[in-house]
Amino acid sequence: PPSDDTLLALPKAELHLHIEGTLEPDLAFELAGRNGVELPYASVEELAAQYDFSDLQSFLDLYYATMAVLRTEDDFAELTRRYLRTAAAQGVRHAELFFDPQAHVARGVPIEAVIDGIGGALAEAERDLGVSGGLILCFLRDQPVESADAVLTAALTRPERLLGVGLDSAEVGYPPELFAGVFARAKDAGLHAVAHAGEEGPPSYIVQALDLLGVERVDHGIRAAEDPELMARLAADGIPLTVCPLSNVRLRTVPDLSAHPLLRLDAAGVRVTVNSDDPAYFGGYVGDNYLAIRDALGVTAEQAERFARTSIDASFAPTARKAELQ
Ligand code: ES4
Ligand code: ZN
Repeated sequence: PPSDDTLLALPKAELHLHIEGTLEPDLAFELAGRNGVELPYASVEELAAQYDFSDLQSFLDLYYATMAVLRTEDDFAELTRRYLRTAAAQGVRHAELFFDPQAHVARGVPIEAVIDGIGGALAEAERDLGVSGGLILCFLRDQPVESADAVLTAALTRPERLLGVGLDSAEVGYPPELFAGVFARAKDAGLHAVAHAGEEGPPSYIVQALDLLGVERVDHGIRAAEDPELMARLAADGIPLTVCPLSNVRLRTVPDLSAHPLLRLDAAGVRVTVNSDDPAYFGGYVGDNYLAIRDALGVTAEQAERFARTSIDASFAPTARKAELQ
């Protein structure tokens, strides 16, 4: 089997990473103190002890509550700096960061502080760490579409590091079709499109994301493994999946890692990438996900190299940058 060092050193792109999901308990308490925000937990240990989830919603409740400590441009910059440093140490050379502006604007944080904070740290990382990247604005699918429309309009005033739009938060009951209009407007503005689909939701949500949102990649997408016809379509059309193995275990989307459909999708010819989702909450960064699938699924060096190569290829990096990274 490939060594830890081999897996960590593979040049990778991280394509499924919620920057708010990189908020570690120690930074959460530091920012809470600095900003005068009260967390409902007495200590770092007590907060960390809450990280035992029964499903996606139980995680989202804690995720939205804890991000209340993020208030200023510098908070977002510090969060992003710490993530990029850790990711670079695990082989990440390009990172496309999801962010949830509706969750911040609703708390009175200006979207400019969010975008400039994350964007500033990305610019620094490009210079200091050799990590390139950009932002993917995610719409909260459990909020009204009017709210998604409003943040898109606001974000388009700062288009510099904005690569695309995505769709996240509670999935079941909020099908992609609800967001066809706002995705069409984003694409008309020249943005790429991705969406979470088939994490907890049925394979039909993956089909909707492709047909009605025109997504170029599917985030998670693991429930495609239940539908041979859909796997064949994803393979034929070269649609990459951004798979997050440790996330799926922690949110009980799969019973345990040894039952994860990653290799079945790969064997069906689907383009698979490996990512960390919300690493502060799910027990590891992207390299840790590679080590875990080696240990639980017997992923070989050849398979791991293919996943890493696919991640760079499936990224929205400029062609010249991709060539440099392969
Ligand atoms: C998320 Cl794991 C996951 N699924 C859907 N939405 C999310 N937002 C942050 N993490
Ligand atoms: Zn996600």
